[in-house]
Amino acid sequence: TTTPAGSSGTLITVAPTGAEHAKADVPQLPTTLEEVVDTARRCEAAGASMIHLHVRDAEHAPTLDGRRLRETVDAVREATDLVVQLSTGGSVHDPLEQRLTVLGAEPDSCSLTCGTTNFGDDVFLNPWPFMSELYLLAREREVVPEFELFDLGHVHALRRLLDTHGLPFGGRVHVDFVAGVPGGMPASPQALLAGVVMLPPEVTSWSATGIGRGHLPVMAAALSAGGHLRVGMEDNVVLSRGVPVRHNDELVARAAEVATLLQRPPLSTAEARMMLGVRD
Ligand code: KMH
Ligand code: ZN
Repeated sequence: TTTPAGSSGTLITVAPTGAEHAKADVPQLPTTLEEVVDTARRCEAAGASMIHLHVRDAEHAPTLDGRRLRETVDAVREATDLVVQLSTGGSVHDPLEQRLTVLGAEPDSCSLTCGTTNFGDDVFLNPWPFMSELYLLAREREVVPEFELFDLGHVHALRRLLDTHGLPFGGRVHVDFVAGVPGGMPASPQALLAGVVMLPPEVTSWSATGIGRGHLPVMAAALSAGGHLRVGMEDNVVLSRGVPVRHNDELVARAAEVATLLQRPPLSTAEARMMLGVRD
C-alpha cells in the first residue's frame, strides 16, 4: 500500500514561525501575538486548516512559557477555526521536562517527534522514554498527536509506539514527514515514498514538508502520492530562488493552488477536524 487513507481533499498545515529563524535575520517572521493572530487569519483565508505553533518571547526568542502558550492558543482559537497544534519539539535547547508542559495550554493537537535527529550542528533529542511519556500524556489530556518523522527510523519507532500503547486520543493516526533537515532524510520523492510504504497500517493520514529547497519537490510528490501538505516559514523562507516569503499566506495560497490544480482542493477546517479526530 502506498497511500494509506489517501484523501480526496488536502489538509494544509501552516507552520508560520518555528524556533530556528531569528527575527533579526527574517523581520517578516511572525513572532508577536498580533503577528501570529494576523497570520493565522490570513492563512485560514488562503486555505490552511491547521496551524503548527512555536511561541516567541518579548525579545522574539523561542519560549515554552505556559502563559504565552495559553494566550496564543486562546487568541488563535478566538480569531479562527484552525486546528491549533502546539510544538512539543520547541528549540534544540529546550529541556525534555519543559517540552512536556506544553500540553498544559490545551491545544487541539501537539507534535510528537519519533526519534532523535542530528539537526544541523545540533541534536534534536527525542529518546524513547520521552516519546512514550508524551504519547500517554497527550491521550490523557485528549490532545491528538501529529507524529513528526524526520527519518525512516522514525517510521519504525512510530510502529513501536502504536504497538506498545495502542491508538492515540481520537482514534486516528496522522503523521508528518519533515524531509530535508541536515541530519534527517533527504527532501527527495524517493525518500518520501520509502517512508510512506513503511507506514504502519494504523496510519489514517500523512502529510509532508520539505525544508528549504526541498519545499516544492516534496509538495509535488506528496500531493501525487495522496498525502497532505505542511508549508510555512518554519520550514522555508523563500518562495523561489532569491525571492523571500513576505507573508506565510503566500506559501499557503500557492499550496492551495497546486492542490486544487491536482484535483485535491484544501479541506475545510471542519473536514480537517474530522480527519484528525480532534475535539470539536
Ligand atoms: N525546532 C526543532 C528542533 C516540532 O515542532 O515538534 C523541532 C521542531 C519539531 O520544530
Ligand atoms: Zn515545529
